[in-house]
Amino acid sequence: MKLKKKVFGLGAAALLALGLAACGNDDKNEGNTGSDEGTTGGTEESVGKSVDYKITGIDPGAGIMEAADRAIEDYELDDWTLTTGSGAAMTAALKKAYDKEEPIIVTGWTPHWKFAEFDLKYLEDPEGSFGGEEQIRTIGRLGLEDDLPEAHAILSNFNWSEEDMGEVMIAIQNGENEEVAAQNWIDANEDKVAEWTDGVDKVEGDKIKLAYVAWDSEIASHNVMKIVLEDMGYEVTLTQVEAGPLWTAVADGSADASLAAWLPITHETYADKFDGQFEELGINMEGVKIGLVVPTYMDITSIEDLKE
Ligand code: PBE
Repeated sequence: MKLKKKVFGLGAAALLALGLAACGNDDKNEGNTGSDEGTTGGTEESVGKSVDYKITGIDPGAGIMEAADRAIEDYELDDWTLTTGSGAAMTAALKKAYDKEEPIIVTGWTPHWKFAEFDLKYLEDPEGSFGGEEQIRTIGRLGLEDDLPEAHAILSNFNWSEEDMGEVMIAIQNGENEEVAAQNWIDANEDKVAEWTDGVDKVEGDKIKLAYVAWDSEIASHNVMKIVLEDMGYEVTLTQVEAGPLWTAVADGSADASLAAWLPITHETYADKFDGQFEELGINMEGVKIGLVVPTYMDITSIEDLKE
């Protein structure tokens, strides 16, 4: 597939100016050196070249990183590298590129505030490297139901929508303290919280430990659940870890539960590895998604376009 001519890094006005300057020329020359870019011909810059053949990733343990590696294989993107960092570093790089209207390709997921902040699109994934529709599920350690039955019930009942999570995430992104953002959401959504705690008795200071990864989506959910459990009498510890240690902690019982299991694909490797060593407590969100994400000003639509 041929990429359309695109001058990255220039705003619409600059593009127009370039177009006018080039007026009268009958070819595609846009005023650069005119060097031939290999097989793409002419002066078209391949999308790979425009981003240094780099996909901006996040923390290495994230399931989306495994999926992105799979995509590099599936689409034979031999020259490409997937950089590692963190969710925060990825959004910082995205913002930097976006502000200058420069090309960038990131590992992205929904729900995430970046879609509210920037005009972004998922690249189509005809090979299915990133799976299809995902769910976020709640997982608990074995024995949780016997030891902390009230928490087990609440965690099993927990489910909310992309919009709900979005409200918390965007508030945090806008500078609100995480706990305050979670508390504000709870105050505005008492009916939803009441459904999670319906018929559950309060406890008196029982301890519970939730493990999460510092992904914006999970920061939001765990801060909400922390307050919900505290309001029911629990003493809650939130432990922030990487994805691998999170699954290990639930499997070996050093964490009681996590709301951060993205399945069936994203965390499949972890779920398989620890099969039988954790309990699935239920789906806490439907219709979530992972993939490669680019600003809409980039003139590509599919991961296949990266092969050019
Ligand atoms: N994420 C957000 C995680 C799950 C939640 C998509 C970055 C991951 O890839 O493992």
